[in-house]
Amino acid sequence: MSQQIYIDGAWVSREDAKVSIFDHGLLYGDGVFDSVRSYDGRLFKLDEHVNRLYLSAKGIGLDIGIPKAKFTEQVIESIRRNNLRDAYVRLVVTRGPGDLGIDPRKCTKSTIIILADKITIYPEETYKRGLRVIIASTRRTPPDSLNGKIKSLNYLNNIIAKLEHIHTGMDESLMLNHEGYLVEGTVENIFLVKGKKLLTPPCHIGALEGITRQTTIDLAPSVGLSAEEALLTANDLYTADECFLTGTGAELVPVVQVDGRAIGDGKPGPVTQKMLAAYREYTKQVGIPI
Ligand code: PXG
Repeated sequence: MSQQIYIDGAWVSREDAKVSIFDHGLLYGDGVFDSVRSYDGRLFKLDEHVNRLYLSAKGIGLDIGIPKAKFTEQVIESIRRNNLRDAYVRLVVTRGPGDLGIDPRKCTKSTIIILADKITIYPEETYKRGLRVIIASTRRTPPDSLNGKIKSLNYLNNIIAKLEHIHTGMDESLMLNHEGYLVEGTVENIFLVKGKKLLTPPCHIGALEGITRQTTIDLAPSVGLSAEEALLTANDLYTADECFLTGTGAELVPVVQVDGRAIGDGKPGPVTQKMLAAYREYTKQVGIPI
């Protein structure tokens, strides 16, 4: 059977999964999204992802139109219908169809899409080798323009930063905010390691409140590490013992080089490896069975 996708209350096949060209998600990027992952038939941090989606929607004054519990049920259903065990589920809510003006009042009904697919992850080789990154010249959107906590359908800021690392042949771009503080990668949060301490930028400077980020902070003490938020500069990164990025798809991925400088000894470090192992162990233990 072909892939089954939820659109506005109906399950349709991939070929029939279409939205209106008048949808403001397409015309203006007016909408929000989230991505949740399942590990061997268990949805990891499902409530956290659905909660974040609803908070993102609230942040842009968008009424999703169905209760959270109903949405959550449909996410679980998306994995069942597609017979997936290790899945990546994209949750999208747009302002819905309107007319050719930005006025959201013209959009009377949101569009809801739930798309479950197989997960594509970095090859294990990437975790052994680590990423080579640049600090992009494109700055992260200031939170007083578009708050980084809102996971909106506007990813152009991140995409423009991504073009920079693609152009230079590197693996990823890190972004600074307007004051020059390190914020995050294009689709991941960032951690620096100094001794037995994990340091990560506070979200109020422009970063997404990443669920993998929070899980990392929560798990750190169990492996003898402390984790705290700190304002970090490019120089803190250059002189860190280790660095890693966190995200639902990436989990914890080591960064070994930035702007041509080796971080630590230029190899994935022991703290990152210990933290990644703890994270992977944790993903096996928790989660809502499908
Ligand atoms: N920062 C940003 C800007 C993100 O978009 C994260 C951090 C990590 O958050 P989580 O909750 O996943 O730990 C994200 C993650 C993808 C993809 O294909 C992921 C994201 C956005 C777009 C694509 O994996 N968000």
